[in-house]
Amino acid sequence: MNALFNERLLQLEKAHAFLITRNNKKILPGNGIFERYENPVLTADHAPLFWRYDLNPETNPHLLERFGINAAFNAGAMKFNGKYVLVARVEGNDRKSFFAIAESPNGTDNFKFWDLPVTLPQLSDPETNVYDMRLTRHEDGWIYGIFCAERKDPSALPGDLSSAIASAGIVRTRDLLTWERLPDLKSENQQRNVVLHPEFVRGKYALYTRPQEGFIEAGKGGGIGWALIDDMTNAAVRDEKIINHRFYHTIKEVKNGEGPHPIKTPKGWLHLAHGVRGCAAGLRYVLYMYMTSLDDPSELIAEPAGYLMAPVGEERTGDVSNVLFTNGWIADDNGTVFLYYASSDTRMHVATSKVDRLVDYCMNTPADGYNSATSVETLKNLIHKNLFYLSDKRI
Ligand code: M1P
Repeated sequence: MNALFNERLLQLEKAHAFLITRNNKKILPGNGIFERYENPVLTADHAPLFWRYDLNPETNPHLLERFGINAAFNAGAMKFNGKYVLVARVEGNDRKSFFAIAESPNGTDNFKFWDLPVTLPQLSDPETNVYDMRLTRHEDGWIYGIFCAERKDPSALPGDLSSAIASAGIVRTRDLLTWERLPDLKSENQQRNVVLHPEFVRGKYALYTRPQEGFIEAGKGGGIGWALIDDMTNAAVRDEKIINHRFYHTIKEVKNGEGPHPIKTPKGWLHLAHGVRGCAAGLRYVLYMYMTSLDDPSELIAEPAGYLMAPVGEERTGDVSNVLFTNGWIADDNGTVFLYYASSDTRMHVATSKVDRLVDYCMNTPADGYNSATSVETLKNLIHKNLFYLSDKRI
């Protein structure tokens, strides 16, 4: 009988059970566009104890952690068998990330990891690291997962142990249990944040891309790209055009990237993305939205100025501070949108909204005028309109 082992195990089980069963409350009144929630929905501590500990007192008498989990973040999302499912980027203490599925009955709390992480089939040129899977239930009947597959740069100079190559890894599944690995996306540039559009466009698959010259820098890669693909089992970018550009002195001057695949609405496709700018503290990642046409999903029809969400409170700090990132959202049939986002490369959160509110936000929030004078005019217009309305109401 190992009393210390048993006591520690009891404490660990109690803390874990509390974490994965506590309710989450909306933070009100919010800004009307979306509501944040009090607690993160998925963290490193959500990982089951049987992932982290050898639970046999014979082989682990001190109940030491044997496989540390550092973070759970950047999750793809979908509704599956009536459950809200996240395919999270789980990172071990060894800095390798892998995918693991967590599900919730209501989308805002009680997320529990499935027993086993995703086993990703390897290609003949295996990657070192995988992360940020976007899920798309395509009209061809498959569920596709596209993720960043990272390999050491073979042309790195001796002693350079950081240079890497990012490419888009592709898998497909029907049950989220068995994953078929397809060849990585062929592209002239490095690629990250590649997302599959859910419908065929002119009989082809359509990808949102993010061409980048280096592993970190977008370089001349002008923003979020668009490429039509003949065959997902041998996907190659031939013609790529930029559909959402980077701009000087905006929230996306350094780089941007498509989030999850867009949501179809009667007024157009709703897109969620991340934008990055530089500042003295490093890179600052925020979330923004835009809309494209139903007739041509590559045609921009609306884009509010600035960010939708930026880090606040505890979201500001973590392994890579000052970062919000998203690659998953779920739109329910009743119009509720569950927007899953990660903060500072550490934990997952949810915010909720409605499709019609997000469309209103995109279509009726003033666009960026690209200089301070235009911003002042935009603000004055709103103030004058309100003052007139308020005085009219008083009479
Ligand atoms: O560390 C912040 C993010 O950095 C990268 O984002 P991007 O693709 O825009 O360069 C990714 O590594 C992402 O996972 C990470 O959250």
